[in-house]
Amino acid sequence: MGRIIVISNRVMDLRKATQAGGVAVAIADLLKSRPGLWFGWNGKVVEDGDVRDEADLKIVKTPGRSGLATLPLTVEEHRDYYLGYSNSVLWPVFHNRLDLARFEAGFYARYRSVNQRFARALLKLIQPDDVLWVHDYHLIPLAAELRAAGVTNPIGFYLHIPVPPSQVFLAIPEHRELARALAAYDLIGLQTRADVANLIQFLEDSVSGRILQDGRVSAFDHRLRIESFPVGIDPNDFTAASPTAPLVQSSDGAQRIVGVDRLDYSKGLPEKFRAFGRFLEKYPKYRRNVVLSQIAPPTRESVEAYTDIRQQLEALSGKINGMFGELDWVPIHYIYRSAPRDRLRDIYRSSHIGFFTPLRDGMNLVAKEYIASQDPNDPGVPILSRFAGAAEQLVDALIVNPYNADETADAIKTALEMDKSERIDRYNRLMNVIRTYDTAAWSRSFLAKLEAAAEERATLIAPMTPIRTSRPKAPRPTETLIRPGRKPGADHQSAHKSSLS
Ligand code: GDG
Repeated sequence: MGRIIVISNRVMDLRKATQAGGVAVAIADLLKSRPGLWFGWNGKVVEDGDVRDEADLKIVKTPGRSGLATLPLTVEEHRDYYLGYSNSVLWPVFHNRLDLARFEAGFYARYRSVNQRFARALLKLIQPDDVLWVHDYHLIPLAAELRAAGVTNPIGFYLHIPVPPSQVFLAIPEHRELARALAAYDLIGLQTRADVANLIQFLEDSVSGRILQDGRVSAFDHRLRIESFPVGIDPNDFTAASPTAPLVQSSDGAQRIVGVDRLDYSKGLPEKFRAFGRFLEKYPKYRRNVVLSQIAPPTRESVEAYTDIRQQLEALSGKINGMFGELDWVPIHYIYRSAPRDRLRDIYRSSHIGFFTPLRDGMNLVAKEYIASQDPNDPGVPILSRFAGAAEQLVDALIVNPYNADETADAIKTALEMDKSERIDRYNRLMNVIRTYDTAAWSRSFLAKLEAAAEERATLIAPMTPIRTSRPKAPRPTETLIRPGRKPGADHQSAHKSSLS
């Protein structure tokens, strides 16, 4: 078995990754089980003149069979590639927030040049049997850069954030360049089936991509697979939560509703606070009997769109606490810093409701962590936004529309009043999903599919007949079609439904 080379924007020490939470845990677990390398940015930012490809590449052997290979970013790269194109264009647009996107000249050029620099550094490390797994929106162009340099190894891409509807994606000025870059992968993995449908639609609309009879997608003379691989957790990290968790019981004996979200506009925190305020207003008998504990560690504070959220939340929690609070009861505990990971599971376990209401989220691992931490004999109830990728899997949570404060307030009441047998039934079904789709299953299924897809590229001449495009397209006279001879709108009449949509 060849090595696995995992490439992500940020790389961290394998031991610290386990503490960091999120997908870093899954990557660290994978690299402990299989020989490999984790390549990416080391988190350091150096002066602009100080980057020298050769000298900057640091390779660190780790205790197992895997190592780390890291590079710093320059001040300009950090500003334009990381804060700029990645987090002020792709992140907001992919979370459906075109209003927050900053399409600034120079961002995209630097985004590409960092990907080119990463590709040059990787060329020195790649061996013939290696399998390359690229993670997330920062690195969309990487495979195209590697292919241009002659790399023929299997290269897969996993996007952790949602894919927006095609019409939103098309608003990115460089959408064709992004489509071309995406088409260079053998396999694109996404969180949900809805994301798969959106990406295929985008490739059709943007560059006349099409689905082939064998299920692959064809664009720019490349054929790739696009499938969903919902990211999971290792439930064993959470099932050992302390049954009593004395340090985290609510001081006034009230039932706790917990939220744990990075302080990000996609997480719907103001809407969550307003829904909780609506609950207290609508159901006064619960006042004094519940508290909302919201842990919200700050992130990306130097990105402009993030600066208002903190003030907005402080104002909202102050208003709700002022309106409903008593001298001996504060309805919202708002904590603006991160909690240690080994405390999180006890906080989850001691909370009667897990409250996860992002406006848009690729998956939402916190919801899975909350469920896995529950006492199987007396579990709490998760309330989950229908706009989190996790809602496609966790259908036994209470699913809400986070924009609807009344509906969300009613879900809080339903959760508080749910009898134990229903809570246990729901918990068992949810845990079944979480155990089946854990981190190991996620990486195993992605990598198996990637190797098969690369094999297909190498061996198969697939039929090029498209089986559908999704809807009629008006002729676009100014658009350069990538497949000469294809008539715009010629093949939209097929009603055949693809397994991918
Ligand atoms: C992206 C996508 C997708 C959070 N606060 C604290 C803390 N955390 C840990 C959680 C969890 C992780 O961070 C957050 O993961 P999420 O999935 O909820 O959200 P994102 O950070 O936005 O992650 C997301 C994910 O990638 C994976 O593909 O699900 O949709 O946006 O593990 O526990 N950990 C500690 N203290 C905190 O205060 N220790």
